[in-house]
Amino acid sequence: MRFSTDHDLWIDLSDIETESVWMWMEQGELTSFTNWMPTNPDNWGGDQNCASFTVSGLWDDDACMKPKHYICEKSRRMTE
Ligand SMILES: [Ca+2]
Ligand SMILES: [Ca+2]
Repeated sequence: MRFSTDHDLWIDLSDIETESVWMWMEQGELTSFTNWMPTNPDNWGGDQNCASFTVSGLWDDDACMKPKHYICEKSRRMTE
């Protein structure tokens, strides 16, 4: 599936608990799949602890207080 956006979007991934240990809110520690932009995550300015899905389709760590749209996970409702 291909997804694109004209805004950077927050995803539920952060290293706010322990620097450089990236955790999904629901699933726990980030495992094999990553999609970071080159040179990221870079913790630029010492205050980038939340991951966003950028317009390029790649992830960037950014300051959590920045207002951005976000993506939520929703259960798929089965109909019969
Ligand atoms: Ca960080
Ligand atoms: Ca960054």
